[in-house]
Amino acid sequence: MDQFLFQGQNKRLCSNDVPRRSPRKKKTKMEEHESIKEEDKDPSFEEFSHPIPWQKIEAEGLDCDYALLFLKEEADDLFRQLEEEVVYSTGEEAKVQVFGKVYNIPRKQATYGNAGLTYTYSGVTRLACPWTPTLEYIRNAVTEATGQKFNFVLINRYKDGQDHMGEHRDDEKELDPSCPIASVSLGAARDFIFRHRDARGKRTSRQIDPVNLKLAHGSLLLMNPPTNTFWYHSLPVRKKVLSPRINLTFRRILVDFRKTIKQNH
Ligand SMILES: O=C(O)CCC(=O)C(=O)O
Repeated sequence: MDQFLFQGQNKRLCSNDVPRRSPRKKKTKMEEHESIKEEDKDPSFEEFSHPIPWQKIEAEGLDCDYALLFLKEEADDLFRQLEEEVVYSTGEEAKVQVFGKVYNIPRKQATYGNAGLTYTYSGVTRLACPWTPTLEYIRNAVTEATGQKFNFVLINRYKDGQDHMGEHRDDEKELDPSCPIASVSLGAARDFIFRHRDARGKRTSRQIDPVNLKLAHGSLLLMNPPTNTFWYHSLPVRKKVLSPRINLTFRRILVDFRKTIKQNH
């Protein structure tokens, strides 16, 4: 199994620890500043307006970037604020449908975003609540780090290692396929496993190793296209984990998606 371990990252990594590669496409202030000569440039600022030690994670059809977005102190504060602000779903919205059967989800879930946006996931449609100040702050930090804009966030709260998420892909039609999914983790570090679609179950058609990450407190994982076409991901049960974790997946929902469907029928 390919292992990418990111444990114990309670400070930003120094420039020599990991290869610096940024998913950011647009020009940085540094690159735009004509007066800075090529040889005077700090190489660690090469692609950044604001240095973040990105680590590239790649496999066949899998393209992810991982970085520590928030230092421990700030991540602690954000966790506390989210605990006060986020209102988790109850009733029908706290259930999933799998092969026609309805189950309670083994964690708590909430959806926030721009007015009127909905997201249908595992047979249940969820309406976005208006952004809270802390969610807007985190979304802006992700946009600043990646150059990508997001209009929706799915929040999952795991009370401890018993709470989990089964294997799935984030490949719903209403998601903008050109936009990465940006996953921010706060709280307990948890294993996160990618499995290739051709290497699942007992009768696999191919032998492809899973990719196993450990998502740290304050981290950002970018799942770039086409990762969600070829790879399933899951957050397995880990009985030894006794503390809570909040995960936020920022997404871009196609605003005209439903209109487009109606026009085509
Ligand atoms: O909690 C996590 O890291 C997993 C979240 C996830 O898989 C999802 O939101 O699709």
